[in-house]
Amino acid sequence: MAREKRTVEELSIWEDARAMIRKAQAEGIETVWDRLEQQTPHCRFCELGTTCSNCTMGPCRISSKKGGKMQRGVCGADADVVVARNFGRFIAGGAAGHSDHGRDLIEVLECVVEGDSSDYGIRDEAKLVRIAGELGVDTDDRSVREIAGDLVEVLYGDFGSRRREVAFLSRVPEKRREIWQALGMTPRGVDREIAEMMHRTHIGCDNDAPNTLIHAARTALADGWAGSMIGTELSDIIFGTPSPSYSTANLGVLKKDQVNILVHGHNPVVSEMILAAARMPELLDRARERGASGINIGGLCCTSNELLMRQGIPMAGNHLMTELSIVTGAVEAVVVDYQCIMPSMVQISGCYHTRFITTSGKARFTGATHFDIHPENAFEKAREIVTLAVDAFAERDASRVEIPDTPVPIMTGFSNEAILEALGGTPEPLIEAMRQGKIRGVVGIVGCNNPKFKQDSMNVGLAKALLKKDILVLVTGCVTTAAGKAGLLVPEGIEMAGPGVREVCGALGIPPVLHMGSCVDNSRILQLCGLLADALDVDISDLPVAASAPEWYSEKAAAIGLYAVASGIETHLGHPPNILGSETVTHLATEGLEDLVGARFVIEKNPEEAAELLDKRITAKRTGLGWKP
Ligand code: BF8
Repeated sequence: MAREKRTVEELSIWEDARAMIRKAQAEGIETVWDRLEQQTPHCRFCELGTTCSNCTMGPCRISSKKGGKMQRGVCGADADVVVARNFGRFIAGGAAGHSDHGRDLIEVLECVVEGDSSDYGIRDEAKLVRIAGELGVDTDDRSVREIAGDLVEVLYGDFGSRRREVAFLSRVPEKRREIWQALGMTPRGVDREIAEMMHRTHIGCDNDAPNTLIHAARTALADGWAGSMIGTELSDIIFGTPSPSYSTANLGVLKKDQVNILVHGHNPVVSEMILAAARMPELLDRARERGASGINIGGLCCTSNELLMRQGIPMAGNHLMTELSIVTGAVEAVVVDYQCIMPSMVQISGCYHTRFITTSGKARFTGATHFDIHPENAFEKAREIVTLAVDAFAERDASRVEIPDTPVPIMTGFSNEAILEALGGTPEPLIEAMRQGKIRGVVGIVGCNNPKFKQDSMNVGLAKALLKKDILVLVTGCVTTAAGKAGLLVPEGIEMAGPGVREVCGALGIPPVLHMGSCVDNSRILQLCGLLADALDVDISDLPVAASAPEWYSEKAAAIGLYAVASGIETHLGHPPNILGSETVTHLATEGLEDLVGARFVIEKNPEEAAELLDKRITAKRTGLGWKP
């Protein structure tokens, strides 16, 4: 049955989004919501995960029963096998995205070490030395460059296939490592697990759904504890480790009298250079000559999280705001790297004077202007891009400019280093607050927007419901903007929390919701869980913690969810992945994994109900630790 057309008010909880959806409608511009409507109803077989096109004997569609008999694909695969194969490949896609991002940062560090790039450097030398030491690199009496060179080798090794385990497994509590070892789930190498996932799901290989899912979890763990963790740690080393600072969020961060450039995507390698170029006096003069009072850099999605955490650059919006940001008519250029960039942005840019600029050979968009950026030419190309944007200002049509809303303040920069520093150097004060029940538990709310949900209704609703229960919330990715716009990322947000969180966060002068970065930075949350578990001498699955991706949509988000569960963290999803066509796979994800790895997925679309479910888990874990519920 066709989905009933939703009103603008039903599409998003935000006024800036609603104003721009109305403007798009008035100007005849198609958006993601229009296309969702055109695509609805979706193919039921695809929703259930029971279509297979892995070979040309098919494609096949598996009904669970035909004439009372279980139907199979041409090769004989049943629904369990097909669903498991599809899910495994879905996870491999997500793990590949995060991990290839991590690899790009190794390449930048390698260029720095070899003197091939003067545009990048090592901003946090102390962290470089610390991480290198942690991973077994000799750091005594050696230059930063020598240490960095060895670290590059160690991290490249994590992508290969000759290790028994990836390097950062040293951060995993012993009990967890034993669980993985017993299950054959220990991640050995990023590329190895992803390649093996593709191999296993080739026709005629792994035809036992639970076995395929175990490897999917191993692939996801290679993402969380290697690919993503490398991305996070090297970004900190190259661009600086975040510390608390203030910025602003929503479409109101665009400036009517300035050249507006939005950076979009995930990797800070390009956006940091765009920011540096935009600060050049010669380009600021050029902007003034063209009638603008300055150059304003804002961010979208996870590139925005990266620049926000380290440079305080304002956040224009999350995933569903990306198209709408162009509809303001006030954006001279959108500069993208890769991931989560809707191809439609090229067409929407074409409706305005906006230059849509791609920078990665891995993410070319037909119709875009492409600048191939490498570590060797990054700043020079960034200067050319900013020049192009400045010159576009003259073409802006003032009669079509509408910048909705005024920006809201947000506090950002909560790396683990910053959190530990605020706590006096050890996690003990946090543990004590948890033991006393002032902070009853911690939930990381992460992930996306999805037009199937009223934008950010779940993200914000869940955060508020958890805070009332004295559960501290951590956010990354697109939930950051949601929490920020809701007033939860400033110290004053404690008014929306229960008395315990209010007391603890109030005393520290921090918000009740802590922003920990982009999606690869969920690895910070993994590391924090490892630290807490080690301090209490328990497994991660014994902690009163949980995760949620309420409005998730991407393969990457699924990989995050699976590595969280496989690490022992119960994870809530606002809607299920396409696995419901297999009872075996669905049961394993929502029940069976609990027995295997001590955590499972819970699916719930109502934020209050979801908060209840996560609270139940936290209560049980508190009891298990001998703490009052
Ligand atoms: O990696 S939260 S919509 S931008 S996938 Fe994408 Fe989802 Fe946003 Fe960041 Ni993560």
